[in-house]
Amino acid sequence: MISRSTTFRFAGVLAVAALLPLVPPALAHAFLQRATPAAGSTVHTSPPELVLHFTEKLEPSFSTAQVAGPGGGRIGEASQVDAGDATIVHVKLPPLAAGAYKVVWHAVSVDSHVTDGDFTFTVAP
Ligand SMILES: [Cu+2]
Repeated sequence: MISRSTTFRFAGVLAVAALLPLVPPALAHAFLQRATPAAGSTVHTSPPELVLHFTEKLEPSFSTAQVAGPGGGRIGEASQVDAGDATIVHVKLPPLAAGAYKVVWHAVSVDSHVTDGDFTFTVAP
């Protein structure tokens, strides 16, 4: 049998859960600040590498970025967190053909919080 106080507590949990999406994420999470090529941009020359700048230092072993080409296949070398600045991730790229490229990143900040995201950029013909 559910007591009256349990019912009220349950209702309280639901009320808090409903508000959670409104709570801003902790500032220490690593979010993508900017990228080269920029998200949504069109570039006219093939970039030698993708560079992602995050708001926090990353755990190099757990933070990755991948680039998928117009055909969907993975392009470029394994991503590397910059040895001198752990807020930066590099992906060396081969010469890119014209088309749309999708970047998918997975970041684990030094406080162990996980963030993910993706964006596209386009290489003009
Ligand atoms: Cu965090």
